[in-house]
Amino acid sequence: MDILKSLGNQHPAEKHYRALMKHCKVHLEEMGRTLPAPVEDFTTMLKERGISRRSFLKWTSMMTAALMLPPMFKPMVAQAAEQFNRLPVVWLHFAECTGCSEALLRSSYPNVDDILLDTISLEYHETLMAAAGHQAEACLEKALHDFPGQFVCVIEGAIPLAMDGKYLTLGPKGKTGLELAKEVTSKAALNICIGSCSAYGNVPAADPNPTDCVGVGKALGISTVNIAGCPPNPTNFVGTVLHYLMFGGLPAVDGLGRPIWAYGKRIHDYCERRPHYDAAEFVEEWGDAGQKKGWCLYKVGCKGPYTFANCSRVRFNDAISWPIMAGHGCIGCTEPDFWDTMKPLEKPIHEDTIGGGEKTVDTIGAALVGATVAGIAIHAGLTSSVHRDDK
Ligand code: FSX
Ligand code: SF4
Ligand code: F3S
Repeated sequence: MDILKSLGNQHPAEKHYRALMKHCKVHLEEMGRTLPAPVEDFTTMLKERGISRRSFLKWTSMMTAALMLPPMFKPMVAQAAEQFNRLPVVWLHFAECTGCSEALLRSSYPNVDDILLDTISLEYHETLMAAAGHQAEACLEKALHDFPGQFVCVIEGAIPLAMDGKYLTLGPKGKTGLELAKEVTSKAALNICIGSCSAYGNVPAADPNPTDCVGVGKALGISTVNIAGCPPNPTNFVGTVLHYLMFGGLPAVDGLGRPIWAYGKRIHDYCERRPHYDAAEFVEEWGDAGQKKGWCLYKVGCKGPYTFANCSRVRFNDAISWPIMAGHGCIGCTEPDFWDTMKPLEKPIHEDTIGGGEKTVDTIGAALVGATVAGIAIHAGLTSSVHRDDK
């Protein structure tokens, strides 16, 4: 900071952040004026759920850093959190397992992320709402009527295209997923795909994909922000909505529509088992001595070298653990078509693609370096084609 001061107000980074801060303040004020009144007061809500002021400030620091913003933005993150439950949300379900809703809305350890998600203003959510049939349809119509261009559309699940979309019909009028998605997304302020199914097709689109399932962006030819993962990390969803409240736009995304702040780094580069990979200390089979010592899971199928996500840094379930820490390799769940492209899930990809059979650590290591470099090159290409940036 002293260095910046000594350079005066002309320093480009400081100038950039001051302009961004100004924009953020104006936008938050506008949101404060235009969003519906909160159902519950935010401070009371935190207090009643046992979150101290100190824990909330700690959370704002964590979230500000996670969003790749400098500490001067902490009060803005706090203000955006206060507005979180005022943002009308319409949550659609298509072809999926509902694990995304489970991951986001079910929590055992109350923390700020969970409270924000628990109290989110859900105008319509097919799984959680008490209403059904015509009553549910009326809720959706009311939300579209009351908040046109103002609500956030969150979509879970892929869209089947075969038979004109008739593999998936919803509601009393038997609308296809495709029809419903078109109708709702066209009226939303922002469309967020939650989970790899709505983002890229994923499990319902796995080979041989008889219903011709695809992701929402592909089905409708629209841009969506994709919170990838099967299921995704709640922090990545909360951060993306906070970013929208603060700046009125999407965070910078990679060529796969994933926010760079959350998906810009490779699992393999931030993995606590990485020193074992570098020392060629691998688990050879489940239950061996290497597994007991916490060695690298590459040889039992870890796809961390090909996967971009922040799982090791934000972790799951109140930051308690994440797949590799829990003892299983990453299966690449934030990458498009991982069920097909990352298989076999418990063997390295190379054993299938490079002839199979036992390989020495050196051979695997050499193949991996090649694949990893290619992965980085591909990703660098993808991330350079950012299609929307901070306003
Ligand atoms: Fe898919 Fe979500 Fe995996 Fe499941 O709804 S991303 S199958 S966790 O639930 O869409
Ligand atoms: Fe971690 Fe998997 Fe990389 Fe091994 S291969 S260091 S377990 S990400
Ligand atoms: Fe998914 Fe791998 Fe993270 S399986 S949850 S991207 S560690």
